[in-house]
Amino acid sequence: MHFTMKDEILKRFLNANGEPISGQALADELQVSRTAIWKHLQTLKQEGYEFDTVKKRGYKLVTVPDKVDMGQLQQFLKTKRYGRQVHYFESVESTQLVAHELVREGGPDGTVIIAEHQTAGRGRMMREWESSEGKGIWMTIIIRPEIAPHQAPQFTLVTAVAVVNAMKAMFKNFTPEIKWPNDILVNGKKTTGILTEMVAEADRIQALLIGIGINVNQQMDDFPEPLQSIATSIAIEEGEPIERVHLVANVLDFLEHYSDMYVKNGFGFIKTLWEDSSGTIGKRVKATTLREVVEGEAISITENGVLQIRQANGEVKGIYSADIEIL
Ligand code: BTX
Repeated sequence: MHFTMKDEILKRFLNANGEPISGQALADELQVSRTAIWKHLQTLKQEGYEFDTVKKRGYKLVTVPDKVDMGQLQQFLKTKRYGRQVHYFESVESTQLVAHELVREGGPDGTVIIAEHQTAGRGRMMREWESSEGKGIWMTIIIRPEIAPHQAPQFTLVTAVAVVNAMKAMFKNFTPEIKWPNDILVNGKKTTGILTEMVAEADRIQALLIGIGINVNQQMDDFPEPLQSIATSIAIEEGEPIERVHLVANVLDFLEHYSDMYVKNGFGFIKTLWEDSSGTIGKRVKATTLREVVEGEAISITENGVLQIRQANGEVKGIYSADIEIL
């Protein structure tokens, strides 16, 4: 979906800060008929926007629905590429599946797929990801960086650093921490999961599909019972409801910035930023891999994002993929 006439109209109302805009002035400026303007306003009304008619002065935007739609998103974005093409859905199985289709069709770098609700949202290793309607940010970003396939795991860490710093820039009542490799926790509970998938040839990445799920406006009883002890939302931690579209824009801003810096300058500074926000380094952890359980102190991550654990006997083990429990 590209920026449409309807989005242009919405942009003007959002910029007007509640002041009325005349239909004729809009029609003149956008070079369409007044009937066309009226039709777009009807569509916006169906989407939940409400307008008052102000005599002789035009229409005034009085209610904005809590949707993460393209028109609003463009208001907040500072990016060049990320989020400049958005595919928005009320409901999909998984934004990752849509992203795979779009990659096959040649969707450009920075394409975003975002849904109010996922019926089969997924985590790593095909686990379920609970994606309740209208309460979270469920999105996938297609990126096409010039990097080799073995660098792909570093992008998961680039993403974690982008999300955590977007949160730190916006919220003051809590401190988010990254749990290796890619969960973002607040007070030990999960607010965000990141899933990186790759479409590649032997020596070249075609695309990375970065799935980000952020719990935003849930209250505790919105989560299914088994998640209540391990999940939380930003609204719960911040103490007030959050405008999701604002957070989406911030995450995309940070992600574009850090991705570009990573491709240009390498992993070094991302590693430092990751360690700055890590809730894992320096802690005693238990890592359960497919083959073994490793317990000890998490001492660092390597250039490849591998977690280094020092065991009681002094031996340091590198963990590539595991579930981590902080002891
Ligand atoms: P993960 O495998 O690290 O985490 C999955 C686990 O997290 C589940 O087994 C469950 O215990 C727990 N969980 C499930 N839903 C939630 C939730 N809403 N909040 C907190 N904990 C939960 C993490 O995988 C990667 C998740 C990526 C989700 C995004 S959403 C947009 C995109 N589309 C899609 O289908 N997945 C990604």
